[in-house]
Amino acid sequence: MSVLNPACAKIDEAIAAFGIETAVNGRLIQKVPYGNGHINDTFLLRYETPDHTEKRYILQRMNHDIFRNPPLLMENIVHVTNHLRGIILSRGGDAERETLNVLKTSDGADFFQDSGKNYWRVFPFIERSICLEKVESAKDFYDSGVAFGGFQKMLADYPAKTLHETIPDFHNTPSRFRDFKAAVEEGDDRRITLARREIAFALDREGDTSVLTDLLNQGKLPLRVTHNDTKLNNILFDEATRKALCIIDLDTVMPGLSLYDFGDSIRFGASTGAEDETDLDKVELDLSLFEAFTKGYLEGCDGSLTEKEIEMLPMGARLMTYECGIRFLADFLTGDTYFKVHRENHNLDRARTQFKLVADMEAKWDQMKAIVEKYGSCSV
Ligand code: ADP
Ligand code: GN1
Ligand code: MG
Repeated sequence: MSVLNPACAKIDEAIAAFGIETAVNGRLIQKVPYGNGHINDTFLLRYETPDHTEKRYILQRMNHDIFRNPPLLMENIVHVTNHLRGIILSRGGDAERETLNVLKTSDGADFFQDSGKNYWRVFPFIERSICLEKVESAKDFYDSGVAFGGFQKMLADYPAKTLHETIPDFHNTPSRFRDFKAAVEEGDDRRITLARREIAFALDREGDTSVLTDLLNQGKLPLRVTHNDTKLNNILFDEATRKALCIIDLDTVMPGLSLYDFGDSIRFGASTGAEDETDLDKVELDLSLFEAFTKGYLEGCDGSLTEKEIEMLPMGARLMTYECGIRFLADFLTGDTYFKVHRENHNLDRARTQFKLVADMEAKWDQMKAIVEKYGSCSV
């Protein structure tokens, strides 16, 4: 197997530390890079047991340039998944499939640090599930809305103060805007020239950046425990029932606004094009998908959102899309050090789709508000 990232050179040390061969009395038959995440290095491990059944695991090298304190991050995940496990069991659910479960190392730890100082963790693979990179039907997206709304409800009484902030100011858009402006100052000249129009688009909208943080600071929006990275490929669907099964990628579960979770889902899932589509004619906000998710999310939240939160849902969508756009663009300008890229100008392409979507949301603003009013009127 070729391990692309040199930081993964010690993968075999990590595999040995979890002692899976002994635990399953089996033999490792494959280790391959897996999934389409932009941040961590994810591998699928396949083991064959003596009765020829297969056991699979997800092994991840946590990106410690981005998540500066993996031990505290893992503490969050263990506590949050234990909390979820309790609720799932009390409902008679299957806690092996409806939440992530952290596999311990042979020494009983929740993660392993290799001799190159890289941090690794393992989750049992959630079998008979599918991960969607693009919404295939309004029903799938509606289901994901119910699940993300429900996720937040399950964490409603979780003691938020005990969670570590794994990336400070993660969705603080004014702070993201300052980082973006610094990237414009310090960025590579050739890249700045190439992105002139996108830079102007982003700078023109500075006035929007503080809308949500202002409301939070004024006490008009409640701080909740949120997922903060609610794109569609961070949820697994049950292969048989096609219902949303398990919310994954819990690295950024920390205090945040409901609008962040709603908005990030819309930005990714309600677009008619892929996040890195290069033909911008293919990228717009699909209002029927926006409607499906809004309905599902509000049902999942089950009356727990305030009137102000509901009113701000369209802004959550617009701002999360804008914020993601300036993050992609800043990374492009400063040399692609944050998001994984797979081709030249990849981050610029991604920024362009986000800004195309923002412009389309601005054009469809009244329709977005009308949809939210239609489904929000029956909530608290
Ligand atoms: P990243 O932070 O890099 O996005 P993720 O935790 O989202 O990493 O994992 C990347 C991909 O791996 C997911 O999109 C999903 O396809 C797959 N994946 C992660 N955990 C599991 C699991 N326990 N079972 C099955 N698939 C998983
Ligand atoms: C990253 O980890 P992943 O690929 O699910 C990023 C999100 C962005 C997203 C854009 C920790 O998500 O914030 O919205 O890419 N995660 C982190 O696709 O920065
Ligand atoms: Mg992910």
